[in-house]
Amino acid sequence: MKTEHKRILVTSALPYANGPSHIGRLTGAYLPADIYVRYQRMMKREVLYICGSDEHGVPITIQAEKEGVSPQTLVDRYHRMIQDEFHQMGIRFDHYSRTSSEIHKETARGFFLDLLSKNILVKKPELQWYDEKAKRFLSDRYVEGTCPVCQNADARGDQCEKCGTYLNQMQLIDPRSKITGNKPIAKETTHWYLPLGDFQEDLEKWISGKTHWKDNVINYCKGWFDQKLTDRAITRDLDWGVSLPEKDSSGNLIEGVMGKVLYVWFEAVLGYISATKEWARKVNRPNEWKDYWESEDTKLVHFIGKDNIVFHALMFPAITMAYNRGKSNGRLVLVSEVPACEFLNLEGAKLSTSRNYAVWVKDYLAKFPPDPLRYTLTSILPESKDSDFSWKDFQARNNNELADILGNLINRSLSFTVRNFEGKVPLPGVLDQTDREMIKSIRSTADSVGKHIEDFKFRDACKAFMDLARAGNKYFNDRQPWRDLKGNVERCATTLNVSIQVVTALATIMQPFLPFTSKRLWSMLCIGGEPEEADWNSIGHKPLPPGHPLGKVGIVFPKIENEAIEKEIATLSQSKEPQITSHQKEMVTIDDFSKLDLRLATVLDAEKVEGTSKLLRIQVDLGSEKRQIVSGLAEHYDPSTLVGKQVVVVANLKPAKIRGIESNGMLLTAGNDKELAILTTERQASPGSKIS
Ligand code: B3M
Ligand code: ZN
Repeated sequence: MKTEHKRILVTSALPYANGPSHIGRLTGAYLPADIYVRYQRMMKREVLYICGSDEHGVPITIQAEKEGVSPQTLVDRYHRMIQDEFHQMGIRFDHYSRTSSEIHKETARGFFLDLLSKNILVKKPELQWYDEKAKRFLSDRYVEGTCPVCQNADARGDQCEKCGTYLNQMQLIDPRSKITGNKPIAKETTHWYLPLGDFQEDLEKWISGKTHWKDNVINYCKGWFDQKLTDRAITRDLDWGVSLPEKDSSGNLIEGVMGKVLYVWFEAVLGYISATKEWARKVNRPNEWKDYWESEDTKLVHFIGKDNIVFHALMFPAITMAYNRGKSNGRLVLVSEVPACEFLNLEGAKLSTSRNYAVWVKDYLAKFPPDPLRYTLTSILPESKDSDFSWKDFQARNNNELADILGNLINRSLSFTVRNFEGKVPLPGVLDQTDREMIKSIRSTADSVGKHIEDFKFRDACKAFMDLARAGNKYFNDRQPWRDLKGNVERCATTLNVSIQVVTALATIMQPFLPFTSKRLWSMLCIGGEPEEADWNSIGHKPLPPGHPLGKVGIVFPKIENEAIEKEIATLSQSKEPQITSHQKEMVTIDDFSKLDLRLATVLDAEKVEGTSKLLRIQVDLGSEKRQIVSGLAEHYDPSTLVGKQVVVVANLKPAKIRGIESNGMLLTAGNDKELAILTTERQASPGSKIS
């Protein structure tokens, strides 16, 4: 069933290019897919791994508005950033595309036209929420309100995040516009709909054959079928996205397409196809994408997070069925596997990008190497239920497992050989039962790791490979080669030879999980070539020959100190508090910033405001004028020490009365109630100098 496919096409959900990646993103759709693909490549199967940035939709425009940049600037920035983060974490796509590419737009429009020409799409007017002040329809997340199912007050127009219901925006109770905060009105607009109901029977039949799919995926689909599938709009009134084609496939103008784009989910899933086309062009075999997509022999695997199940298990298959209708040639393959992950929590709480409660990939990589994170996340992958990442657990896995078990076996086997056998693989004597069993477990580990990976059981796969290192350590301890060194060198040499065979096998078996360490180990063992190119089936069959020289041996997994971990925990506990950090404020443009008239001023006089404990009345010289400013510095500064200091003043702040005293401007400080310092300059400059 699994290996009879000729080709394997693996996709990971296309991440929205609207922010940097955190460990939650990595865990769901990318890390397991990367492990899977790395393994399949070593099995010498024809496998292609496709992904790209999702650059359309309301998640992009809302973030662009927040950051005060155009959607294009935003996606350009994050497309590169995300691609780079994936690369640094060792995620190796065959191609990473983006949905703003021409080839994608063309592909998506082609699907729309195909469905239109077959009269599958339904064009009809419907009421939608409209913001009269902003003069626009409120697509998807531009409208929020109360969820009719669970009463969550912050449900979005497309989905309630709390209960998971996929909503029609008109179901929202007390809707409010995300743009102006106003209550929108219901206004008619025309859209094209995909009549999902027409495909329910076919979808149900098709899914009934997927008995091996994960329960979470099957149950999700069943829930949908119970509710009955209905028409879904596949167009939107937005100006960012794939605009609708102006002419139909016979060249006639299509009425009502102006100002409309394809719904992001309709086109994003087609991104897998357009990215494959782009890959085929890149490798100069432009038609080869068809070998993957237009073949029954392809095993199509979508790695996703659970929030994307409906789109991959129902919506995309329905689009594909619609596209295939009436075709005898060029029919597209339907998905074979949807290994959807549950969510990853962080230190017992939900990850939150808006509260900056997350472990950001680039912050992590600034301090630690990628492999320990890959290992930890694989060990706790939320395969069947939500799981939790904690820094202490990360430290324990690095120190007690990677360093003390795997690293220890590597280090003791190789160092011992370097010290006592001139750094060459020792010639073994006659193997006894224990030696033979140790060697036998190499191949059986490779088989069971492989089987777990094929079954999408990455936690078990990771454990199985670590169990071989555990067994190797036990073997080394039981054999006590150091005792044989004097009296029984042959026995000692045999133990070391077997141990090195285990280490050599581990260096290759670890490749899908710990690619960076695997590479390093290959060079320590002077194997030659790249572990990525190794043949999984030859693991255990090609031991390093006696006399093979070893390279320079070093520590592969340095321990992580408590201090480093405490720091990370402290950083997180800060972001958990709902305090305003710079990360949480909205982005401003340079124009916003330039509205502030910041000036340097010299303090002429300062005195306490009677009857208050905090306030100082300060007179400053602003060059062209003198000003009085009231500031809450009294608990931090003796007024007399301020005289003569140069300070930074917001000169164009509207005058205010504080405790009845006029204050004309604001003095800039850093800190909080407990600890406060005034901002000053590095050297003297004229009062009134502009600060920019
Ligand atoms: N961009 C959702 C996400 O980033 C969405 C996936 C698209 S897959 C075609 O979670
Ligand atoms: Zn809800």
